[in-house]
Amino acid sequence: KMMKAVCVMKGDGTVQGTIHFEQQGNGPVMVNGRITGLAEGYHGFHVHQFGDDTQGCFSAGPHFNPQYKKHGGPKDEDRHVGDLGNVIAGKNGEAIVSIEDSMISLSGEHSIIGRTMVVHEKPDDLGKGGNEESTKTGNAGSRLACGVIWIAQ
Ligand SMILES: [Cu+2]
Ligand SMILES: [Zn+2]
Repeated sequence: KMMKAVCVMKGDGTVQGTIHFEQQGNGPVMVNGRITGLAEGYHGFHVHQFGDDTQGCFSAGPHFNPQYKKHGGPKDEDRHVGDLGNVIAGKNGEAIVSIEDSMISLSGEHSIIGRTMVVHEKPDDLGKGGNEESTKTGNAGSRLACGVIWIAQ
């Protein structure tokens, strides 16, 4: 069966976006959408643990990491489930998101439903930054916009 989810991302500034998720059975999750208002370049893009926005994007907590692994890139063996890498904004500040990922799911232990999608100020170094913070957050800096992921029609 097909499952769908959606997330509306907002922050304190001008960054906003809408992200759609689709999964057929236990197959990979297709992540598609658009984020606007970004500075040109790479921006870390992760699923964070909590669907809590009582203190804005801060209360989303750390990266979703049910397997207690180190931070990495989406293609790495050692990665948080929530590590989706980077989105890339053009000169117009728009990032078109088109990701296929087999670690996140819309059901079961790796379900991202009720958790938070976050886009960051800086590039995610994918755990290759050579310092301790790189293996936790990828040095992606502040949280520009976020939104809770919910089941969609
Ligand atoms: Cu993040
Ligand atoms: Zn991570």
